[in-house]
Amino acid sequence: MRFREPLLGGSAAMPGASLQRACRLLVAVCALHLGVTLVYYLAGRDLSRLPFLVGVPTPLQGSSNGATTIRQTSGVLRPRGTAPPSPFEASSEPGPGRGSSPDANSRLSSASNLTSSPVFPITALPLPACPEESPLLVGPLLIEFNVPVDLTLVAKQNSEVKVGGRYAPKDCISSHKVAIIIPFRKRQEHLKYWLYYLHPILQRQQLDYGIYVINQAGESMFNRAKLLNIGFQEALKDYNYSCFVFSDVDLIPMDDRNAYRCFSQPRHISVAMDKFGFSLPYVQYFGGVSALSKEQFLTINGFPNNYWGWGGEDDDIFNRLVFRGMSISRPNAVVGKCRMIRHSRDKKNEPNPQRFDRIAHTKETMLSDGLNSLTYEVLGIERYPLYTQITVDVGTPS
Ligand code: UDH
Ligand code: NGS
Repeated sequence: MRFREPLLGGSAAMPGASLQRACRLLVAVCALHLGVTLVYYLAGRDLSRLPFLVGVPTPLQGSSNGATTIRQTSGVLRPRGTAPPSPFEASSEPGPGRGSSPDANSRLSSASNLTSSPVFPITALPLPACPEESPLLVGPLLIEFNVPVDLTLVAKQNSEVKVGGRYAPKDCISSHKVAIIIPFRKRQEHLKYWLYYLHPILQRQQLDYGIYVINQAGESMFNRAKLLNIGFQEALKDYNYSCFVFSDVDLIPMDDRNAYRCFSQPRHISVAMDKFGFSLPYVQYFGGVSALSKEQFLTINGFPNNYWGWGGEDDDIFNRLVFRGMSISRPNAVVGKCRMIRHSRDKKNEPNPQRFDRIAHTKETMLSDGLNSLTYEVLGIERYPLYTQITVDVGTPS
């Protein structure tokens, strides 16, 4: 029995061996065929699906669709009186619509056409709502103003910020659609610091936000509150913002837990400024940085238009809120710490001698002075990588 084995390998066993080899070959060919079929099947089905699961870039995140729209408006001065394009409208609506652009659909069908494998209906997974409190916050921040800021670098460091200074989290839907309005004239150095510090903070706060610098043209007396009214009105032409943060250009929060968003009551944000020893200068103080929902803003007829020069307009706003039965919401004095960039008084923003008389009459004047009496002329809209600048003629004191 033992010597049978060598016999099998000898010439007498040849026909059996050939059959065995042929069988092995057949099995190998079959395996290869199966493998190739499997690869094609996966390529045709799963690869077309993958982008939807891991997030096909939405227009806001920079798909070709959004980029085209944005490019059209980037750096373009809008002719007077014409409605602006809405580069972010379609892209920023939350929900299952994200990623289902014609572009995405064509990608899907061309991938499916690669094979004749069964086509399953593919639905984009809706993004979850962002958490109540962002997990990205770090707390206290070191804020200093001794190194010059290079905006090209800042734009690179904030690569997810879209042209015009628009951002929305890519992994979740933010319920805070915030337009940040900055009254402005000849404070470019301050604006650079503001953009450098605020963009990362606002992204960590998981806000769906846009930055609007409302630039007063000409040399007439500065009018902070009127610029803020204009910012409100102009930002709403871009996107359905539900919240408006009004921020001086020279104020930087020292803690990213200080939320740049709206609350059930109007929010005062800059509550502990360094120049006031990190506390409020007086309890009614509502200057610096504040946030009002669209509804709160409309309820008070916006801000006054007739405070020319420095002072009092923030007290008038406070009065308006109180006269409409609202109270002020504030962070605590630790979270609310902020730094002001030191500077000298601006030309054409001298203290307004009429301010005390005006704030004594807010109750009556707020009915006819505000959004319902706002007139101005837009001279240009420029979409920079980190902000939108709207240059306006606000007129002169009447
Ligand atoms: N602003 C400008 N340009 C101006 C005037 C004001 O951009 O010419 C804006 C800017 O956003 C500023 C805000 O309006 O932060 C408020 O300006 P403000 O002058 O009322 O307030 P600020 O706190 O200065 O900046 C107060 C007077 C400083 C005097 C300092 C004397 N040492
Ligand atoms: C008050 C002003 C406010 C001003 C605040 C702080 O006196 O407009 O000081 O000013 N009210 C009146 O003048 C009626 S600050 O020190 O920041 O320049 O916001």
